[in-house]
Amino acid sequence: MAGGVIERYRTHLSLDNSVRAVTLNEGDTPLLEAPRLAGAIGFRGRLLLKLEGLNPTGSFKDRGMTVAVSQAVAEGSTAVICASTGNTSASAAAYAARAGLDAYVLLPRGKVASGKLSQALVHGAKIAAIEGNFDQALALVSELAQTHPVTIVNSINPYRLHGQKTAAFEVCDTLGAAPDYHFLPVGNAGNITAYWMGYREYCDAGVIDTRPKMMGFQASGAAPIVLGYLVESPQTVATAIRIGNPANWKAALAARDESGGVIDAVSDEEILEAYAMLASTEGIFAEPASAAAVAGLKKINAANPLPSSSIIVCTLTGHGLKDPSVATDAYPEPAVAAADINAVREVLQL
Ligand code: AN7
Repeated sequence: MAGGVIERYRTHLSLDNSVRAVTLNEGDTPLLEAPRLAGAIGFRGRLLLKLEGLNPTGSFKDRGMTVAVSQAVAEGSTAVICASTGNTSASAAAYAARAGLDAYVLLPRGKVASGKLSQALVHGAKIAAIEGNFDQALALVSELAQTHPVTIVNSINPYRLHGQKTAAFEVCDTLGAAPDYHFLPVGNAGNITAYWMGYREYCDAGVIDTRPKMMGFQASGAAPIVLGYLVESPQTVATAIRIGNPANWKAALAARDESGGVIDAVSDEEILEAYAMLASTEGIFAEPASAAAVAGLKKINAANPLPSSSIIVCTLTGHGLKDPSVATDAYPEPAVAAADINAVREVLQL
């Protein structure tokens, strides 16, 4: 279907009718059956992957950004600002360019994947590489926005969450029902909050009869919600979720508790195993943070096998090409062969 999430779900988005959509035709992403991955994990039910890496800038952030930037333009704003582990800044920079706004982004220096940084650069964002982590950058953004005429487009902006909840609508519209479980990674905890809002609203509107259990996963080196306290120096290979003080912490706990779900942690080793498993069993290249959700499913199912009657949706939040060095670092360099058929045969053992 043409158009983006505002065109498709406008009546659910708390936007005034006069707000014009700034869109790159985000959303309407595939919900892909994943039987081979389910088999590899040992889950006997139906597993579907929501491929959010196929959004225009390669992550789920575009759903929220179209709504936040459209509203910012309608309010007469001329600039947006965000702190980011990478994907928010890529999306903000792209949608700001589309709208003719300035974009200011604060990034944790040296901890943003190359694909994401390249996006902020090419879309013309003004970038500050902060000698600190995401949490420090977000605190600075909040401070700057008090004294400068800039609109914050982090998920503390409520329009972001309204946009992101459209992914839950799409899942239900495609399945004709809610899934039994929804697995996703958790960083700043905006997405789990937004999905839960979407499922709640669809249930209240009578579109679906049941709501899924929300199953969120943090990286074990950056797991404040699981630990119950702020993590000052979060560390993980999944740089997207390298966050120690999530802005939507309380709302994520509410999503967990109201849905009867779980927020748990997975190690970097488990994340990288799931990352490789997704790529080799289904042909899906997702970034490490996204693989945390798959690692979480494997962990939960191993501890206590989920019923074979269950329908599980797992959101893959960002594309693997965002962070190619994780892959190139994990595998040996390709063997070199002379441009000669025998040399090639030998290298390929063909
Ligand atoms: C691929 O870009 O926080 O729990 O600044 O990029 O809603 O924060 C990214 C987060 C999961 C976590 N997967 O989502 C940012 C940023 C990917 C992400 C998350 C992010 P939230």
